[in-house]
Amino acid sequence: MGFKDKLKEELFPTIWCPGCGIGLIMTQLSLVMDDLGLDEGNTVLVTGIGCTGRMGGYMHFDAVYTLHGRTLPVAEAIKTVRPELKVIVVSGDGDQASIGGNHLLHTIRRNPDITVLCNNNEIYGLTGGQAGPTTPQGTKTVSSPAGTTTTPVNLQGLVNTSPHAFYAKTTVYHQGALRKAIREAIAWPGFAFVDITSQCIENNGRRIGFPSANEMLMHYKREFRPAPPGSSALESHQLGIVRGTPEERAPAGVAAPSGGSPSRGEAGSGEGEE
Ligand SMILES: Cc1ncc(C[n+]2csc(CCOP(=O)(O)OP(=O)(O)O)c2C)c(N)n1
Ligand code: SF4
Ligand SMILES: [Mg+2]
Repeated sequence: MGFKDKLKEELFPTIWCPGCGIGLIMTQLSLVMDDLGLDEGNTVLVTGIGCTGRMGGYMHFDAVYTLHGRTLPVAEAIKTVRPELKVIVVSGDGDQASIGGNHLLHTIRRNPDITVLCNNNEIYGLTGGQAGPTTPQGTKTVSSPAGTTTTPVNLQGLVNTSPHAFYAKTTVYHQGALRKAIREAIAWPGFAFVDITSQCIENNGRRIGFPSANEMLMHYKREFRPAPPGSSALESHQLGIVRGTPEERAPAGVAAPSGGSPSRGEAGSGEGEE
């Protein structure tokens, strides 16, 4: 077996625009699933409407393509009735933090053992480039031609309101850090959220001055740095992982695993990020 066996290559080329970051996430997810022995028999993907949500159709897994914003209740329901399954959510920033924001808030509190991979392209990609919940203030978009005036949602701050949760920040440029974050998030016995900065070249990047997807990737390379070991929270341009303590992290009714995962205050760095 190899990671390509996770992909429905017969459906390629994908529907995504050339240069889109979503395919990079799918490749790393496939590699991790291959490493961890995840297959149709033990794993379910849940995706939400949006460009990112199309990933479920390109992978050899049972996948649920839910309503926009409803990935988390569907994922939690699957995990509740089939606790032996790995449940992995893949969806956009709009899906998670805008229409799905209330679900995110309360799913974090309940701490189900599910993994969320959030493709954070800072825009509503599928619908043509409207400002979303993570669009940086001042960005000119289709719906904010003079620049957005709102403060973006702080995803790390939200996830870290729970002492149980796992939050990882990475970009699609930093493939090593992305793979590590996905692997550790899937292994985490509780709610795990991977915040992945990626490029929507067609409905965001070009409009804000990037001539190509490659220029966006080079921008991520220049801007992002691994967090120093011991960081309890990540700065806006730091890569790494912040997680709860072993005692705190177990979902209700599940024994805390033994082992030495670092507590909050001992955030792992994003080593191997390239
Ligand atoms: C209930 C509902 N509201 C709104 C929409 C329209 N809609 C579809 S995708 C989307 C936003 C997509 O943005 P995001 O979730 O960030 O995903 P991306 O396309 O960027 O991957 C919206 C508003 C919808 N399909 N359903
Ligand atoms: S519109 Fe943006 S997010 Fe959607 S496929 Fe194209 S580049 Fe990717
Ligand atoms: Mg988006």
